[in-house]
Amino acid sequence: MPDTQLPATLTSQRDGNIAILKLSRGAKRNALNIDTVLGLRRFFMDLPKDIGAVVLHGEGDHFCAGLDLGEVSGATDLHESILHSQTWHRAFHEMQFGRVPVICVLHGAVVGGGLELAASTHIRVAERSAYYGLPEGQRGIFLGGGGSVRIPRLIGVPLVQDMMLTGRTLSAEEGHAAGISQYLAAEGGGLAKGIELARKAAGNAAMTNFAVISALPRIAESHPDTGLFTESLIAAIAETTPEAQKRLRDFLEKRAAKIVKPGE
Ligand code: 1HE
Repeated sequence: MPDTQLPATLTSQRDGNIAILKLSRGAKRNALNIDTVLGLRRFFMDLPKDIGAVVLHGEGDHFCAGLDLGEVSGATDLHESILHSQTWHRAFHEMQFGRVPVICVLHGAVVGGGLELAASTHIRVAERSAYYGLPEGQRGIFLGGGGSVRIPRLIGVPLVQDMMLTGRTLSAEEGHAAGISQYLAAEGGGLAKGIELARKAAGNAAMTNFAVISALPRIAESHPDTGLFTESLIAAIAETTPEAQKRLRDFLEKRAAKIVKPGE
């Protein structure tokens, strides 16, 4: 993957039809400055068409220490601060509602804006060292990267309030039980697991992945009647594509894999 468009705080590489994107500012615990946030947006906007999934991870001992606090220290311009938050919103929107599934590999600190970033991806794999915090309360600030919309949808408002009001941090296991991660991995095993999952997701029909990424969350938030109507439209769009028709024939003519039981 060409890195010419990326800031030095992000590096990417290609592994077949998977892109692996790394937060590469380990000296600052991958704290997100505005160049990195803009770089994330550009990366997802400019993703080559043959990339089918992205794995996001972080260098060093921590996934991400959140917002680069140096950038807001001294902030007094209300309008600029609103626009700063909205820059994060646009970047994370590009990721959440982009063309491909994003699998995030978490380890060490996943805090503040780092958790907001992780919450904008579709599948989270947590290594045992991962821990979660929302230190905005201690710093006198608030979520600004979409976290107040996305994190409660993963773990509920009461737990977010607890984390923000008391500084409570969650271990990898607690975060997993609460709904942050879909997978737990051994230390150092997260990236391989993330790549394995990305390959599976990239093997789906593009239209199905589009529906899962862009339609499903919106349907789930709709009034049930609107949701059911929208679902019928998306189902019809998906099943009438040549790709779906080929896959259905493959199954009926015994060329496609069967569903496997867990553990097999
Ligand atoms: C930083 C940041 C940062 C580290 N902004 N520079 N996030 C936080 O409140 C988390 C703040 N960070 C920490 O609590 C710790 O750094 C960690 C637990 C993540 C890691 O600890 P450690 O001992 O491995 O590293 P360190 O010595 O604290 O940090 C190494 C360097 O990174 C150091 O700089 P140096 O020049 O002295 O080497 C730190 O100052 C720097 N650093 N984290 C700036 N966050 C869109 S709104 C989102 C709102 C938020 O994200 S609030 C949460 C902010």
